[in-house]
Amino acid sequence: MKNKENVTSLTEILQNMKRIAVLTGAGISAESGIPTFRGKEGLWKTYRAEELATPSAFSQNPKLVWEWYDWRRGLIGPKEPNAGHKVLACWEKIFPSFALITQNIDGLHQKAGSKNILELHGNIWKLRCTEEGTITENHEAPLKEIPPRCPDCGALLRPHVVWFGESLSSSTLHKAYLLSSSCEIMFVVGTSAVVQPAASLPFSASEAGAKIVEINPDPTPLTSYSDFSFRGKAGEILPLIDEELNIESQD
Ligand code: BV8
Repeated sequence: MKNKENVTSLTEILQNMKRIAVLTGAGISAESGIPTFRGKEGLWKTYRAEELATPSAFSQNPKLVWEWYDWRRGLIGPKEPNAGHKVLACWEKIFPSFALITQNIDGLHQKAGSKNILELHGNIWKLRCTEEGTITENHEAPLKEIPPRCPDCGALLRPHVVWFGESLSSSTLHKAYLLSSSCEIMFVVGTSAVVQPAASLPFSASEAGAKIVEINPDPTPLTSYSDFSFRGKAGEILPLIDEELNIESQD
């Protein structure tokens, strides 16, 4: 089976590597029961991104945008990390340098035990005051008040996430490119590789000489540039690689 041979040849090089980077997208949380954005049951299918995950949508109708986020928080809250998240949390401990960069805002990498996470698009459990810019963690689902207001100044709170048309913070972006261009290998797991600037990170890694490993049941625009491409689910492929890595490390 193609994946099995690939796993062996991948782990032969992986076991000698020191600097690993991983970029994850919505697909790594699919097996935890969280819908992806572009899948057949995708989030954007039910709701149109331009109506909801944009600054103009929020200024026009904060209540509607918050109802969508409140619904997503209610959906995500009880979900548990899957085997894919857990392997990455283990790898953080075994490789000398391990960078986890995620596009996800669901907090499942934290729940799986990963400590050092670069959240490119923020976190659905954080709220930001639209006046003071203060950020608070809030896990209420459902929210007591929609739209929620700042207890200090009464201004609207917004989800501390990056919307379409909003720039990522320059420090986050700088860190993401630094991590991507200094790794020896980048795993790209569960992303359709269309949303910028996240989708350009694997190319930065590749240009700096890193090997690219894609894990996705479907091909993406990154597939033809990948050194290894596993057509499969994150929760199945990552444990396979981890198992083979442990065997090789005992040899
Ligand atoms: C920016 C947080 C500079 C919010 C997200 C026109 C106007 C304005 C901007 C643009 C424009 N045209 C292009 C842009 C740029 C835009 C962009 O890239 N658009 C795309 C759609 C073309 N980007 C931005 O706006 C970014 N900012 O560029 O600033 C700027 C400023 C002003 C004007 C222009 C530019 C900000 C982007 C961040 C948006 N926020 N999330 C929220 O979630 O509510 S993006 C959101 O969607 C996610 O965070 C994620 O990044 C993205 C979804 O991507 P994926 O994670 O890849 O998920 P997807 O469903 O697509 O794919 C899942 C994959 O998993 C699939 O391939 C599937 O096969 C696979 N899969 C399924 N099951 C499994 C699996 N894989 C493994 N295992 C499984 N079991």
